[in-house]
Amino acid sequence: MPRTVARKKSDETYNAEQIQVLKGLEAVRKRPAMYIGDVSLRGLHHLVNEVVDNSIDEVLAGYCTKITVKLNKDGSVTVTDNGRGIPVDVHPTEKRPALEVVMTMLHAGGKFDKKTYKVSGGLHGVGVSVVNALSEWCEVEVSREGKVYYQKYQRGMPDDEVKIIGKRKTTGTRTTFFPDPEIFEKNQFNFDLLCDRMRELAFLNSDLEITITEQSTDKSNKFRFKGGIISFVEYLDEGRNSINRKPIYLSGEKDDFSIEIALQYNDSYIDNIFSYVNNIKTIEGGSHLVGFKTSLTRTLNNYAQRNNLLKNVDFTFTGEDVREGLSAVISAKVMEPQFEGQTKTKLGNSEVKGITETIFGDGLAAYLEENPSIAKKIIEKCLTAARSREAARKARELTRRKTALDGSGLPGKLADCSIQDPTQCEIFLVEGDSAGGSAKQGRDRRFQAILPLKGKILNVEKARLDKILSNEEIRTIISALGTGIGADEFNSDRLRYHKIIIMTDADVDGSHIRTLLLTFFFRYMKELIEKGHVYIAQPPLYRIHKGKQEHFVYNDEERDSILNRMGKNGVAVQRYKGLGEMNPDQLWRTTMDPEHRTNLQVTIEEAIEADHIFSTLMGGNVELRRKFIEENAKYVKNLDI
Ligand code: 0RA
Repeated sequence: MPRTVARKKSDETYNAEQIQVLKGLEAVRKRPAMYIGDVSLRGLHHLVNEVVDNSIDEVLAGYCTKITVKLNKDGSVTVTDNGRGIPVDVHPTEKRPALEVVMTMLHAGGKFDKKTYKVSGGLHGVGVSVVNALSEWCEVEVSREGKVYYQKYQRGMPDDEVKIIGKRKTTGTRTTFFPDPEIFEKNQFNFDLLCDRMRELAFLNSDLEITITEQSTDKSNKFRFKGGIISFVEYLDEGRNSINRKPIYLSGEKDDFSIEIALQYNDSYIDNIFSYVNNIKTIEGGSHLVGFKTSLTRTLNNYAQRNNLLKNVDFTFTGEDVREGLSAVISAKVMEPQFEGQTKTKLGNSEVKGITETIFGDGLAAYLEENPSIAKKIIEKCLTAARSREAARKARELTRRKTALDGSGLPGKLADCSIQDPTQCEIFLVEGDSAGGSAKQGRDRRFQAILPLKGKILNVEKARLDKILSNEEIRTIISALGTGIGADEFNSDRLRYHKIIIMTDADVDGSHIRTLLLTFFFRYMKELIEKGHVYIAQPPLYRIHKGKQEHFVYNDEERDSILNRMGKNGVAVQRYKGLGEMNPDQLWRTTMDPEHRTNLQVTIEEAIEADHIFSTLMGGNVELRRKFIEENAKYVKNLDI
């Protein structure tokens, strides 16, 4: 017989608590967006991340080494860890098992914690009670002290008391939840997207093993990286030619703060820096990133000067110079992080800057002294960057005069819209003049601008900014967007259209152009992706018609099901090979009309994966590129060479 865990309280206090719990759950269910951002796919995935984050806290506390995530066939998700298990003893003030308090009361998670690196601020760390409140049902199994404890909930309310349902020698927590269809618009988890986050977590916590499985497809991935963020940097640079063969790794701690940094230089021209605080990606950076950057510039300048490597030059390295071709991961652990900024992903704690500068600066200086040949190569790389910075400045001045990159003189091919307010406006980057013509005729010219692009734009992975700016198509795009380009000039506040929609043919050339454009945005205007301004249009693949009936179809399954429905007689199937085969009206109705189109928003969650694919496909390492294509030929749908 299951046994109930003691509950020390009278019926009266019990009722008072019930009311409090109900109020809390009601608040979450009434305004879910306040707690998880939104109720679209993003919010849905947030639930998984929230539950996993709780297990990650247990990893940070040093008690958990394994996490598994299972996407079950019925649409529920199970997260299991081998930590200490959520405490089940009776909570001193709530007079109920701590487990029940954690699961049903807002922000109750941290109360039982000893000193651990807590996630606070941002959307993470809202607590597993929020997941519970937004799930049709949820169940938790805790293994502790030789026993298995269990409780189930419906929309956040316990079905019954915490029960002991068995014996087990190991410890840990297993949570299964079924997102409530009353709350969420969609219930389709994206396995690849979740994999990206699990891989990242495995990189950030060396030795942690994370397994993720999708039951319906039998897809499964196990992530474990003994090298931690060193492996992360190696992964980032897999497709590139490195300058220091082994990433430089430095770490240190002071008071309630610790930091780890891994970095590697490669022969490309871009920098690729990812910073984290308590495993949360700090997209907007903050004091740890500033400390790192300041210290890198100062330390490399000092080293170069002291070793007489800057003779015959009349400049010092700028931040841009020392970051050219740099891939780095910065992972900070802060006991009481303050998150700021628009998306609450900027670390505010001011003391962190100085501590990071000292730990990293001292460590790097020592590394350079001990590894003079690598140091020399890095300094040479910086020197080349500094020299071409001058060249780029001149090129930029020249091009600014020719076609103003700041939007003051708009390119001739741009068919601009009439509304001036950027938040209302969109620009379609369209492949080819003929599709561009249809788009111009089909559009709503009040808020939709069209920029036709001819042929292929430059592969920006292999070129430095000065060369990129000599490319006609790129210049046209930059000047139409109005943002300017380059670290000291780019300003997203000047963006002239808040939606940038890439519209290319559904063929090999089209996907090539899309990849090149995305690479360009990713490398030089990352902020536009981060702020959600970049979209990919989804033109139909087929037009199916029979008499007056007409259907536009976006994939093969849909085509088959419609063909089944319409029967075979008199049905014509037209396969669109390019946008140019649609007349302006069709293009408007299927792909441009905000009422009917489906645009795919390009999100930064995919940034690391995108970067990895870009660099593998576009980077200098030809052998890796060939291997990647061979291995992925049948999977790579959106990319090709
Ligand atoms: C508070 C205290 C202790 C463990 C946990 C929370 C805990 C929470 C979660 C959530 C998912 N997995 C978890 N594992 C542990 C430690 C209490 C103790 O044993 O001293």
